Amino acid sequence: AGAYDFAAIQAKWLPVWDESEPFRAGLPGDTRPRKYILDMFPYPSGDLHMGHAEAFGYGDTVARYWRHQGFDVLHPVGWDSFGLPAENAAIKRGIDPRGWTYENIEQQKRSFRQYAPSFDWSRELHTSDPEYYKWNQWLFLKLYEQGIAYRKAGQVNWCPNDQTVLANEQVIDGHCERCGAVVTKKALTQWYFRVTDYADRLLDDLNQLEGAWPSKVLSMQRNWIGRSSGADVEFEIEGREERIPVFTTRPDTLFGATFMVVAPDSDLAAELASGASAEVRMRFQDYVDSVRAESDIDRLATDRPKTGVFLERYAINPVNGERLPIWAADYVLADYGHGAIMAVPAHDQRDLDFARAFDLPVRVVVDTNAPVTGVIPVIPLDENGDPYLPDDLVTLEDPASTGVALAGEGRLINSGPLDGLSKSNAIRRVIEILDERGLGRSSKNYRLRDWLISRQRYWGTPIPIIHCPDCGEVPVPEAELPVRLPDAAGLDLKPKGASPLGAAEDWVNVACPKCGGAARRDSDTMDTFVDSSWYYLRYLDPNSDVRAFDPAEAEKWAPVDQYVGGVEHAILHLLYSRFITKVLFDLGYLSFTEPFTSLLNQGMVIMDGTKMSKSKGNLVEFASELQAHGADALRVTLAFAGPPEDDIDWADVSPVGASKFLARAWRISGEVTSSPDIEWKTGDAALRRVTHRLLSDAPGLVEAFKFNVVVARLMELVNATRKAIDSGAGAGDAAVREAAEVTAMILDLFAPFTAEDMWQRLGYEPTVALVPWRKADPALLVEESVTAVVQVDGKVRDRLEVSPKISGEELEAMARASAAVVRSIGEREIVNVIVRAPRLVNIATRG
Ligand code: ANZ
Ligand code: ZN
Repeated sequence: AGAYDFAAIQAKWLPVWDESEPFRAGLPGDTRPRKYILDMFPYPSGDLHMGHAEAFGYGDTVARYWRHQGFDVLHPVGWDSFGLPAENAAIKRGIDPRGWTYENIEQQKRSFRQYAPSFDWSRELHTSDPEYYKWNQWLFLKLYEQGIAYRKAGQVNWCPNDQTVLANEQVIDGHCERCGAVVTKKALTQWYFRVTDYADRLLDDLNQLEGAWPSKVLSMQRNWIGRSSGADVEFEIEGREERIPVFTTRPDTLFGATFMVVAPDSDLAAELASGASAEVRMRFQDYVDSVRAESDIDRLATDRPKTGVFLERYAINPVNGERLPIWAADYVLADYGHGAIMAVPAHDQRDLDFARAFDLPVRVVVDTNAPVTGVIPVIPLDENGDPYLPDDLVTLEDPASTGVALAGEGRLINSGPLDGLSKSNAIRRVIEILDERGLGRSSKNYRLRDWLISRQRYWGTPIPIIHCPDCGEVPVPEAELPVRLPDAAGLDLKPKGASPLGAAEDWVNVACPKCGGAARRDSDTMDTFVDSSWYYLRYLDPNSDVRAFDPAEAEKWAPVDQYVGGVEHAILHLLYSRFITKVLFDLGYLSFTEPFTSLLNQGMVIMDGTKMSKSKGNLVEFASELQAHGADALRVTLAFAGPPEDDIDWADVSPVGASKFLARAWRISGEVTSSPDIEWKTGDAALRRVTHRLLSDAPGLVEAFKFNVVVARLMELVNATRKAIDSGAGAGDAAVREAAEVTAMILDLFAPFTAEDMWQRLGYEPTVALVPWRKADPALLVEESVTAVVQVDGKVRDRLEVSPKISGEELEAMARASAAVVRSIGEREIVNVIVRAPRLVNIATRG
């Protein structure tokens, strides 16, 4: 038998599994119910790292668990293999991004094989294969037909380092998500997907995921969509034909508006400024130039000094006719709401800061000291029928002098017809008033912007559009897909603000599909989030060259039952997948609207309390850990480290300890002397109880992602088995065999190689991964019982088997219900009952 040798065990079983392919899903004739378990696919930027080991370890535990529960489990893998890192690496080394990418994929595949997640390898995909990206192009054309993909000119986020546009989502605190450079703005015509049309559904459908997705992710999605409700209020502008709408969440404060602010970088500001004096026009122009260099985050920050230019124009407040000076100031953004606001300095901090900086009036219109809940006092009316407000109601500090805006709830004052109303009633009332006069209406606004998908880079999916001088935008006919990427050889991939594809003359110059005239291909490529927005569907029918995915297969497998991946994808990737899923639903390809039924975010693997990195010198390399401890010990270590959502500090864990545990379990399988057909029932009852309690508890624990508890319970079982062998029942006892078999079956969730080897040593054929979950014997789950004696007038009348934890009340009730007791009491009256749980009940009678 020898010693436990993980390397030998791995080398022994890998070829066996390669041969038998036990994890192929959806084979013809398979009638098992189905589960779809998916890990976020890796980006091939090098070898796998510890984060992959963790996430794929957890995902595999879930996949293996459902297989033991009798499900046909689909657990595929592929590569998210387009994108900037490959292109940047290629530029740095003067090589082809394709070669770099596919070499890394091969490396990651080799590591995956050693790590042995139970993948169905027949479904492997790479998004950079034309067989895949052809369907990105198909998807684009579907969206184009629907008007969901469209082109528009606008100010876009621009990374001056990567020389490419970035989606809002890729700008983190004003910096490029990829390279950290400060993001600037640039005017470009770009392709967008109309995700804002889906804002309400993307928000409302999150309710379906409550409890099944981490609440943190749900709130990140909600904040990203950022729906706010309020009103559009229209203001007349002196000397201008059309009124200007503003969006406000506080229309109740309309009587407190004392000035108006427009975004300096908006068309409106430019128009208003054009009528001003020469001096103001110049100041305004300088101001716009400085504002364009600022990030939105900075502009919205509350703690910056306020700057702005008075445009020498006035708006008219629609409810009281007051003249409001119009300013341009950077704290108002051009692309939110209408790019203009009514400023209410008494109740909005930024407006107050601005008013104090430029000496503008401040008027309190909400008494934030007035009661807003509980019994609301009836407001007496004065002789004009207006609410009469006692002086003592207004005990407010003046924001103009304190510098603190009164943002809280309260009751309206100084607001004519709104006086005395609570905030929500005042909002309702003022909207009614505005509505009647056609000067406003209730409205909603979203932080979400349309998804900018054009990238001026090489290593991505070409956009399947041809620009013809006569016909305009012409979609590439579906039969001509894929539009293949031209060879990188001979192209200068260095970022220069225009796509490198534009210089591939043979590729870019084509005949217009409509008129046959000379035309040019769109030379941008798609954001790689397009690739990952629907890849979960491609796995269902990965080799089809006639369709992106098979709706019938989607009906069978999708949505994904369990999705596993990092919280860094909490916003972008998940939002886009949810969006595309809804679009495909609307097009009739899918019958569901949410792609991922349940989501698990694993924590990070850190070292000594900090993130690992090469530069810090605290990097734990997956490859060397795998080499040193083997796949099983690594996986057990990650599972045992704590709840999967928590970060794992590699300094606190012990792969050596995990190895010792595996060796202990494995040795037992070699010591069992009984044969597989032995009767379980004859075995040692104490050990059997430990085994069956684990069989009974593990499903709930796994389904709640308490993998660490399952591992701890397996350790307990292995210890109990050891004790039974050494100092109790002996290696030939049926309970020892039973415990060893159950250990192997459950260990398969975490240590598939060791489990398979144990299974063989116990006398079975592979593969333990397909063994149905053993049913726990309910008789072995009840706790040990004690005997309670029931006396009637001092004579023992019954003995009851009860739990040692039974309550006095319960025991008394059982005693009174006993047939023997009832018979012996007969017609007599009970005068006293003494209960000493769990051992004794004494009933005294009379008559
Ligand atoms: C008057 C007012 C009074 C406001 C008050 C707030 C408090 P959210 O919740 O983020 O949607 N706003 C509107 N458009 C803006 C823009 N383009 N740039 C900067 N700020 C803008 O915020 C909506 C509020 O933000 C609006 O309600 C408006 O200020 C401001 F006591 O209007 B409010
Ligand atoms: Zn044409």
